[in-house]
Amino acid sequence: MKTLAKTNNFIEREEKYGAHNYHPLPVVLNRGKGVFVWDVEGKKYYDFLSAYSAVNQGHCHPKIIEAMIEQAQTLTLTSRAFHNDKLGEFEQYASETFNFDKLLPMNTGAEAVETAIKICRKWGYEKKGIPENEAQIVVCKNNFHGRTSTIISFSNDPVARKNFGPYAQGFLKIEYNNSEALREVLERNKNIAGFLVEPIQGEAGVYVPNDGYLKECKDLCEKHNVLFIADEVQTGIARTGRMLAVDHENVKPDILILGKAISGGVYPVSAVLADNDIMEVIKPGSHGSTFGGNPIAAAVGMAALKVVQDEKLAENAMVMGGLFRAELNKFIPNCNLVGSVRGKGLLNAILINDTEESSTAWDICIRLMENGLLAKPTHGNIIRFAPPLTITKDQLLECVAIIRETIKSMAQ
Ligand code: IF1
Repeated sequence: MKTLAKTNNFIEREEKYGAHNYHPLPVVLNRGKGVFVWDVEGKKYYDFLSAYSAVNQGHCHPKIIEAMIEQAQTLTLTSRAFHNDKLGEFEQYASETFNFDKLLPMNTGAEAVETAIKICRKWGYEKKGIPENEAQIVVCKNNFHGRTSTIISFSNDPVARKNFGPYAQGFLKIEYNNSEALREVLERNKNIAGFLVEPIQGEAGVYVPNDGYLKECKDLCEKHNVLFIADEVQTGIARTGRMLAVDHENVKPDILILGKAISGGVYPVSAVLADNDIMEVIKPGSHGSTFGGNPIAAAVGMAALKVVQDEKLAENAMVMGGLFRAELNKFIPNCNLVGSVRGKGLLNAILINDTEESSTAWDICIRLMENGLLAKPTHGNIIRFAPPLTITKDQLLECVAIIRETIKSMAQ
């Protein structure tokens, strides 16, 4: 695909000086506002990825940016060697928002997942009485929880895992969306400390489990004294039409992992929440992070959460997501290129009728880009659609038209 000179210069420089750990669409963005982003050629796009659901509040939300600028001009980082006047306020606000006793602040989603794994194991030894170094954590096949050496140790994505060994131990893998598989593994193993699960498997291709799956798993965890750990880094913060994806089943996790949109995509903020009987296993010196809980993160986190509530973004995601799937289902049955649309709230994906190895999904995303909408395939033949949750009905219908006309033009 031919790219324009200015765009090409930016891409070539990245190609020359940057590690090749991504294969981005051939577009160079230089501005974002709400549901829109612009490239260096001045072309405007609808952003249907939202930086992998980190920009739920829309690009450069004025209230979040204002909080960041205000704090950045005042106090940016103290480390946790000293207190600061923003952290406690954020911890209280977020803990009360999600109904937990305490919050442990980190920076990236993977760091929060690692933190949850450490808390779970420590609880297993000190509260459940699992023999030291024998703790197991159950995970699901086709999971995505981040890119650290421990986390990719329990991934089954060969590209994310190959040649990064030796791999961490202490993880048992079961089928996703199969509570029977969880029951069996819990009955067979006595040293299980936790069950780590995405309420919807994002990277795997927006796999929405059957209604009741999360509740069945939580009940099994309770029965076997195992911690239910929900990774809501991608599904949380109103993305699926509720504040948390587990809220659809009224399930309260024992450990909640948040990231991405907890900061509105403005600053790296992540968090692990739990009640006192679990969080108290963490003592001074047993975990930490230079930037974890810094004043900017705290100020931005509070502003970002407040925007979600003030602007009723979960409600909007629920309504707009339902409209999106309904509108796509009006033409998908008559289109040989697309198999189906699936998702919850404004986390959706379409399944392309072609092999994982084919370039069809990529080709569709290139054509969507030419038509003013940015989206990217997850695995091979699945295209994820996740716009900012501030999208209006008119904007959504315009995007449905872009998607419909683009796919129809390629199906012929
Ligand atoms: C990439 C997608 C992937 C996540 C869940 C933890 C993390 C993520 C459920 C780690 C991160 C990002 C990472 C990015 C692509 C994107 C992603 F599903 F969101 F699209 F890969 F699966 N738990 N997801 O989704 O958070 O450390 O990145 O802050 O690595 O390519 P992080």
